[in-house]
Amino acid sequence: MCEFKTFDTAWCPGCGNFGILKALKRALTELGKKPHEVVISSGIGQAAKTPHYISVNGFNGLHGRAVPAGAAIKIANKDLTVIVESGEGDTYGEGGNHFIHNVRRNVDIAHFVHNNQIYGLTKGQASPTTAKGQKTGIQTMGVLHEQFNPLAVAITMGATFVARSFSGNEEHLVSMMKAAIEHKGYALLDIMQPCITYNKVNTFKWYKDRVKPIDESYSPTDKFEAYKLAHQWGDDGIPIGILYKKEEPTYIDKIEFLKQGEPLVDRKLDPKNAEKYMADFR
Ligand SMILES: Cc1ncc(C[n+]2csc(CCOP(=O)(O)OP(=O)(O)O)c2C)c(N)n1
Ligand code: SF4
Repeated sequence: MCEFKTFDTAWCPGCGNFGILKALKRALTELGKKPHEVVISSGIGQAAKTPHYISVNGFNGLHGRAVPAGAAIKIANKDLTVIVESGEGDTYGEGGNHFIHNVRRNVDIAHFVHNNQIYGLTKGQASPTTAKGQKTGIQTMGVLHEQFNPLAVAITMGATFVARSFSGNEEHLVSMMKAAIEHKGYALLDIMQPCITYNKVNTFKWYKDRVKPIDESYSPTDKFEAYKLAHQWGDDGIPIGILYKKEEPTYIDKIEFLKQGEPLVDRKLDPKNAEKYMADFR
């Protein structure tokens, strides 16, 4: 039988990435996916190494470019399950523009952001989600700038699925990953993840003491309620779960040529179809 395998990694023992990789393998297995049906697109960073460590198709591109590559893969081959896995630096810093505009386009990809609130691979510089005032090896006087709020930005831009989870709560993380993969449209799942080597503030215990599942009675349909939850942070508790969800046509649904027929990669190319356009240049 064809199964998902995971491999030895170069991550530090105890890194939160292990919980995410394990949950990913479980989520894909429980959804009945096969390795050849899945593609992971990533950029650069510790989180972005994920496709190297699991037996699915993978694309490892430039820093910040995991989303456009993932979107292009989905548009060209609509039958594939496309997942983007990248750090919060890669996603909200270097790739911030792509993040915002993919929300608007609603390309059907699940985006798992490993948010360790630090640049792990390059040894601990502040990332967009490092808290204001937090000291790092580079920001020795403390971070000067406001913390980026990815969930509030996604909700504001009209994202159709916005959720948060924690790498130390496997059951919760698996259920959020499954919901994000099954959602039709762009699904943002921001995952709290300790970097035990470079972030000595947001430790496993720091997250564990603060994350709290959103009340079961909460219905993720009201943008303004979702926006309030997106602003709960730190000692006030960090809500985990689906903050907001709605059904909207995806990028492919909005373009008849893509929606109807076979995936683009399977279509036969016939140069004669271009003749009428070439005539314009004669
Ligand atoms: C355009 C560009 N800028 C900067 C770098 C250097 N760089 C490589 S990884 C990285 C940080 C990665 O941090 P994050 O995305 O949060 O992932 P993590 O390593 O924490 O998982 C940086 C700044 C680069 N490779 N390319
Ligand atoms: S440096 Fe941090 S993010 Fe990178 S592998 Fe080690 S613990 Fe994980």
